[in-house]
Amino acid sequence: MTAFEEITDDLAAQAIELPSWAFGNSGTRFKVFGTPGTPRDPFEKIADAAQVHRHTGLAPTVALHIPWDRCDFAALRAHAEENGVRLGTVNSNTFQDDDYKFGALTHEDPAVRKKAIDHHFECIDIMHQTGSRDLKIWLAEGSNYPGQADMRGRQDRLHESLRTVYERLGDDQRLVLEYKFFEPAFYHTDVPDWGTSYAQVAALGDKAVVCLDTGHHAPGTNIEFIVMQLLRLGKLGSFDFNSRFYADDDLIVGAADPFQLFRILVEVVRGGGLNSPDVAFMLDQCHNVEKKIPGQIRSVLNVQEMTARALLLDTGALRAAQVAGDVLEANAVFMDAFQTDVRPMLAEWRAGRGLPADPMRAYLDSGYQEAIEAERVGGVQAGWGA
Ligand code: LRH
Ligand code: MN
Ligand code: MN
Repeated sequence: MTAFEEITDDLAAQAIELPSWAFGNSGTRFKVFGTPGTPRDPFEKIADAAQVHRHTGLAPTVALHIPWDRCDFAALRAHAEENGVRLGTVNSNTFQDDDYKFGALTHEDPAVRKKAIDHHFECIDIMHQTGSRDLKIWLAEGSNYPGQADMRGRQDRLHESLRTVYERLGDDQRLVLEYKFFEPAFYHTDVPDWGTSYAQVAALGDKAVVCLDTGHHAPGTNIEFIVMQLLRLGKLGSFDFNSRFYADDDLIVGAADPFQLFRILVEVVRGGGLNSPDVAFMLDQCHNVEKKIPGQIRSVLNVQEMTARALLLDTGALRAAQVAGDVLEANAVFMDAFQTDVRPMLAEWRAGRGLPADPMRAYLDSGYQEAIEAERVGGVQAGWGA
């Protein structure tokens, strides 16, 4: 097995972007539970995100969602920097407007398409103010019934709309297209899979790449194969990490299937995607019943722990076993890395870098949670969509 000392440079360089919406209230269509201390505006979301970075050293940037985080962006940027973090990816939103009932970038009506394109232009303007590189687009578009929509025409209109948005990007900006196999549309979705996302971004150019949300696949999908292929094609732009038991659960990354997270990270390392400027690591999660800041701390630690295990994989021994056709040895080498408990090593290493050995404990002892619960009473709590 690779020695822990050999992987610490990679661990030190790791950065995971937090989603601003993880700090707001969210839920299911049945109920949104309010959580004491929930931020009332984007500034409080950034302050909470900064706590995650403060205790873990892992989360230097925060992604925004427009319009949920619309505010004075110059002030928000300054506020982030004062809190020791930066603003990151800007996520567009074309899924909460009545005009988009039958599509946005794919809509039959050019006026609706223009409205959706203009929204993306606004996002690009915001990116110039926030210093963000990536515009992430997830589209809720599709249909519920066979015959309802002309799938081919929608694909063509999607290309035209994306091209118009792409042409507006600055030199150092990227368009990142996320896919999702279903929901809210249940029969067909316009960008359902990595192949469609790849086909669309490949037709745009080098500044367009794919976002892989780990929760957006059918059960049983070999996600690490997709990771491998997109890295191989130079088109894996970012991850939205989370975990799922059933659909788009948005649960804590690594909670449902730690082994899958390990397998994904092995392919990331194998494909040169770890700590690469080309591949953004982001979380896309909601904390419906657990406290949000500790939920995010747990999440980034899960990614760090599984990254360490992936880095510990003895790739030399693995390769030798693969070449020799030694199936069981290859699998044993792989499993040895997965089964390694890296937590004591990481705790000691953190302490040596001036970070808390146990970031979760440090946060719970800091008094921050009690302070926000006492202070943020009254006012409207920010929610998923507000
Ligand atoms: C869609 C999605 C997408 C959105 C976020 C709130 O399910 O993953 O990334 O922007 O959730
Ligand atoms: Mn996502
Ligand atoms: Mn999702």
